[in-house]
This record gives sequence, C-alpha cells and structure tokens, in this order.
Amino acid sequence: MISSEILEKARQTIFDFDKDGAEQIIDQVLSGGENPLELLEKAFIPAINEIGEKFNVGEMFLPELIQAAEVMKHVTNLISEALPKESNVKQKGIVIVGTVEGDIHDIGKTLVVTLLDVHGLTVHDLGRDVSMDVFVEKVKETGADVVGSGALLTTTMPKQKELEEALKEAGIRQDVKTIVGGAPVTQRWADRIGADAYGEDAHDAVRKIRELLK
Ligand code: B1M
Repeated sequence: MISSEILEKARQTIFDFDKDGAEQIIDQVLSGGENPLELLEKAFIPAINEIGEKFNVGEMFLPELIQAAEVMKHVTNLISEALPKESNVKQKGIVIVGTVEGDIHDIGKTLVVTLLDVHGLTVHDLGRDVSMDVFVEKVKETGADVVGSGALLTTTMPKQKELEEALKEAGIRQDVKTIVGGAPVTQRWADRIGADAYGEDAHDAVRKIRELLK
C-alpha cells in the first residue's frame, strides 16, 4: 500500500500544476513495486474532482482547471503506459469507446480504454467529441461487439440516447451491446435510454463489458 505521505504529495502536485513532481512520484511508486493505479485512484482522481468542485463554487477558475487537467492527463498517460498487461491472450470481442459529441472530457474515458487493454480486450479508442456518424461507422467497420460512450456534461448526456437511436436507424442495434458512463451518468439513465449496461467507474466498466461479451 502506498503511504499516506506519498498520496498527499501526489494530490498536491495536481493543485500545484506540478508535472515534474507528479512524474517523480510515479517513478518512486513504480520503482518501489507499488501499484500505480492506487496512486491514480487515491490521490490524482480525488484531487482533480476536488478542483472541479472548487471551480463549481467559484473558488478556482477555468485557466486553473485547464492546467490541473493537463497534469492529470499526463499522469493518466504515464500510468497507463506503465501498467502490466494481465494477459497476452486477447479475449474474444471488440470494444469501441469514445466521449460523445460536444464533450472534450477524456481523462476518465482514457482510463476505461487503458483498463480494457490491460485486461486483454481488443479496444478501439475513438477519442473525444465523437459524432454519432463516427460511432456508427466504426461499429460497422470493426464489427464491434460492444460500443461504450462517455459523457461528462449534463448537456451532452442526451447524445448517449442519440447513439442508441443512431444504431437503430443504421439497423445494427441488435448486433452490438452498449454501455454508458461518465460522472453525471447513472444506472437509471442507462435504463431510461435503453443502454445494455452502465459503468460506474473504469473497473466497473471492464466488469460489465466482460459480462456483455459472455
Ligand atoms: Co470540466 N466539467 N468543463 N473540464 N471538468 C466537469 C465535468 C464539471 C462537473 C466541473 C464542475 O463544475 N464541478 C462541470 C460539468 C457540470 C455539468 O454538466 N453538470 C464541467 C464543466 C462545466 C466544464 C466546461 C463547460 C467549463 C467551461 O468551459 N466553462 C468545459 C466543457 C468543455 C466541453 O467538453 N465542451 C469543461 C472543460 C474541462 C477541461 C478541458 C478544463 C478539463 C477536461 C480535460 C480532459 O478531459 N482532457 C475538465 C475537467 C478536468 C473537469 C473535472 C474537474 C474532472 C473530470 C475528470 O477528468 N475526472 C470535472 C469534475 C467532475 O467530474 N467531478 C469537470 C477524473 C476522471 C478519472 O473521472 O471522467 O468521471 P471521470 O471518469 C470516471 C467515471 O465517470 C467513469 O470511469 C472513470 C474512472 O473511473 N467513466 C466511464 C468515464 N467514462 C466512462 C465510460 C464508460 C464507463 C465508465 O463506458 C464507456
């Protein structure tokens, strides 16, 4: 387990927009043989969410949110690259994942993609601000078994419903399972729009996708 002192230092690097400091802590954790995901889940993610709350109540402003997000993105990428693959044997099934149109939040989505990859699934990352046409085309092109969409804004959540409709219109809804996620998304929303599953966090998303692939 990573010490509370290191976790606190890691948390502070997000508040200080301190990329180098964050990198050093990740190196320290990796060379100590600790799990870098613990660092992400217990320090970096709570820190960026705390900054989001401060932004919400006007205690921090957009330029600060952007700088903190840059460090967050950097650490997510570093940790993603450092994670060992669970298995070299790919599990049967193709998954595509993207953040919906109008939404540029991609840190959580990247984490979902990373964990799917780590668990040996074949995953196509469509990136962020992904249009319905691109989702549909990619499902056709790859013959995907599961399509996952993320939305971080209450204003972009309706795009997840549009995706359900776009897949129906394209005549391929019955050939693919859908999963939705993102901070404002709930199981209730997933049920309401007719998605097959809801992923509360990246681990839950992997678990649910594996179930969908059975
Ligand atoms: Co923005 N932002 N942001 N933001 N931002 C939120 C979402 C917000 C809640 C902050 C707040 O006000 N408290 C708020 C939304 C309010 C609302 O809609 N109700 C908000 C806002 C308002 C905005 C702007 C509109 C601000 C502005 O311009 N005035 C703007 C929107 C731009 C746009 O998209 N069109 C904006 C911009 C930005 C930045 C660019 C600065 C940056 C994003 C950088 C990036 O992603 N590359 C940013 C950030 C960093 C945040 C917060 C602070 C943190 C998000 C994050 O990365 N969390 C966020 C606050 C919050 O969410 N509490 C906020 C860490 C990440 C690991 O968690 O993404 O939730 P998360 O992912 C989790 C789960 O949700 C789940 O697994 C992940 C990990 O376990 N999950 C899935 C995610 N995707 C999944 C998909 C799945 C399954 C599970 O299946 C496919």
